[in-house]
Amino acid sequence: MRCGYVTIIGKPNTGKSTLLNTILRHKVSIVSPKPATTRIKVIGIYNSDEGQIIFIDTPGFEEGKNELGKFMLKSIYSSLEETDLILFLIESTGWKEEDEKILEVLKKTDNKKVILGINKIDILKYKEELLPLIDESRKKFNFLEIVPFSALKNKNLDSLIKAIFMHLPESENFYPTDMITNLPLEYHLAEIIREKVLQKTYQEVPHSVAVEIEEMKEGEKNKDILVIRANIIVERENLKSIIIGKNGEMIKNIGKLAREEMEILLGKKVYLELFVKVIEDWRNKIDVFRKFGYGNI
Ligand SMILES: Nc1nc2c(ncn2[C@@H]2O[C@H](COP(=O)(O)OP(=O)(O)OP(=O)(O)O)[C@@H](O)[C@H]2O)c(=O)[nH]1
Ligand SMILES: [Mg+2]
Repeated sequence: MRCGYVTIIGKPNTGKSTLLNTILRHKVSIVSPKPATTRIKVIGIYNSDEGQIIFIDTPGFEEGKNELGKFMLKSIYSSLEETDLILFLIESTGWKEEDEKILEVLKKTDNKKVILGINKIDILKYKEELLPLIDESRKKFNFLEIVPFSALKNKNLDSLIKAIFMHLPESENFYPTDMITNLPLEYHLAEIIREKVLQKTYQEVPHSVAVEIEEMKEGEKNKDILVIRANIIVERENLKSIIIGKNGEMIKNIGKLAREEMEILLGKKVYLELFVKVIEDWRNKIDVFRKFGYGNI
């Protein structure tokens, strides 16, 4: 049996969270077409006859522009030190400046066990285009393996899993085999709401939103219903009206989408109440964003 930690890193939008969800066949990490979607380290556990892979999905690697960004970067660095293997993702369209920057970081870390994943091969017109990219990548760094795949279309992920197991240490499982994530339910639910906000808003709004679960309890009359009260936090008053929308349409929509997904996740009815709260400049207030779970898990 083999078992170990694999940290997925890469610039924003390379498909790290999509990869995790497809491999686990469960949505544990939220996904969006907008860069900088993931904020917390999400652990996803993959089990097979060969053993157990504990994936850590990290926020897209970029310079910290505010205190929150700096914390996210720190949390990536700490997982790089602790992990057994690093899975570095780039896109099939080729190496970009931001990828090169991450490579420089990898060269400096002690952990040199890196698998390069080339994602989004489904967008390539001709598969032959991959060969020069693989050659080019081989020259850049001594990667243990280079594996092209499509996380979205579930193409060639079995080769990736095989490659990962080959380089993991012999060990018994660390977690029970029926456990998929160790993310506390509260964060998972908050992330579902945040994903719907990301889906529905544009430009600077998505990045300035946080979600906090204020209360979670059984229904008073009907114990089969879960009552969830959550706050959507924005950093300025004018963003509040964007989230609420005309006649409250926007927040109603966000609430409906989030509730439907929560009901599937929990297998029970959910009554979801959403509030919008302004906390000026929260991304620079460490105590505040730590309370939301960012930067400390
Ligand atoms: N065509 C194609 N799109 C993909 C693939 N994998 C992911 N995507 C898309 O890429 C976008 C970003 O995906 P995410 O999984 O959120 O990317 P991420 O790397 O986790 O992004 P951050 O959390 O912002 O760092 C989404 O629109 C995905 O649907 C793939 O294999 N092919
Ligand atoms: Mg992500």
